[in-house]
Amino acid sequence: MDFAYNDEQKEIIRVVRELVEKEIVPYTREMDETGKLHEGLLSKLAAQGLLGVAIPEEFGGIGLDAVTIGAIYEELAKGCAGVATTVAANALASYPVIISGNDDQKKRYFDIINKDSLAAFALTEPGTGSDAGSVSTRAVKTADGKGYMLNGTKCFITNGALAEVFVVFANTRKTGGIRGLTAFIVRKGTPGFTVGKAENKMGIRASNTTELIFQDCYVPKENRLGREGHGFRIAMDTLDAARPFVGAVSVGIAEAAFQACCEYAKVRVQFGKPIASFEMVQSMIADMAMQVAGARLLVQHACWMKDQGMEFSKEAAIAKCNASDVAMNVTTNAVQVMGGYGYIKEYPVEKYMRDAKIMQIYEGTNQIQRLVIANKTLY
Ligand code: COS
Repeated sequence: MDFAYNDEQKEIIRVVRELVEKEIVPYTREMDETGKLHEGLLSKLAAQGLLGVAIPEEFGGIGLDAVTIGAIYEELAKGCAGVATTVAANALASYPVIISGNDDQKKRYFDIINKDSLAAFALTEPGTGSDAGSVSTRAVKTADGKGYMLNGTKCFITNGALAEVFVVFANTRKTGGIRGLTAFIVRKGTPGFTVGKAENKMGIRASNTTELIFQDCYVPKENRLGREGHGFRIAMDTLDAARPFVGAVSVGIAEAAFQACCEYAKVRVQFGKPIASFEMVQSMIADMAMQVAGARLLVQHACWMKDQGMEFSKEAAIAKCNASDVAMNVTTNAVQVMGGYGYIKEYPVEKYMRDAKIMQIYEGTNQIQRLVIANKTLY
């Protein structure tokens, strides 16, 4: 076991940290208020290759290993979890193509992302959340057999209004169910495809979340990923690959909140002493330190298992569930340590707390993660 980052990883982390300090931190408040990425930020992220971290080198990306990608997302999330979510959701949408795309699809799809454009992963619907197999968007084969007509509505789609290209899950079986789920590549601007309302969220406000509407949207069969009915497997494999990264973003949020409240505790004087000298505060700080360190190791472990080509579904769920629970707990306690100052927008910790909450919900609620962990442990 080697817990140290190598020189290349250290250099990547240094470059990302610099970008975060210069291009993200000065604008976090603005992005939180406007609910948009700072003007020009996307191009700067793209210029550093951050939209292509998961894309194989042969298709123009930088094809990094999962441990390094996790370290990058942790750094981004220390600056702004909304920005980290934008980038991570782009990678989430790359996985179905990495996993099941043919070379032509990979070339077409990744060429779009490599041109500073985002991708989005569209599985969730108003009636389809935890029960991922219940997708009601329909894909009906056209009479000439050359394509499909898509009809339905997706919701809570990260990057919905920003993405140039989408992976959309629809059911090719009239009777629905897991065995009819099929994945398609759909380009922005395809007739019959429109972006619906943008959500006004509690946290990760820099990231864009919208509805997607498909009304007689024709998609050629060349855009189908894998076989008909293979979509559930593609979705599950994708979520397995991406869940440790939700863990990494959670660790970044927790670490940032932890650092902020430690700094505060050292300078906040009550009863004639810094509050950091009081044992009750020290106990909270010690618990936070243990939780963040443990969460980071579990995230790195799941990423490492993926990199080794090992089966890592259970570890991905453990990493995501634990780190997001830790982020919620640490950010809540960071607000507590900072008292009234923690609760106001002059300090960053209230934002960390709002940002942490979604980590327990998206890419599979923590109840679903516990279900996966229990099933993989017991059966
Ligand atoms: N990898 C590969 N295959 C998987 C899998 C995984 N992680 N999880 C399940 N499968 C397979 C099963 O092996 C089974 O295959 P067979 O029918 O050939 O035996 C099939 O998929 C159905 O599995 P299962 O019966 O467990 O499916 P369920 O409908 O009970 O649902 C959960 C499984 C709950 C785990 C799934 O629906 C899920 O992950 N839900 C959360 C969805 C989510 O994360 N949404 C977030 C929005 S997208 S950002």
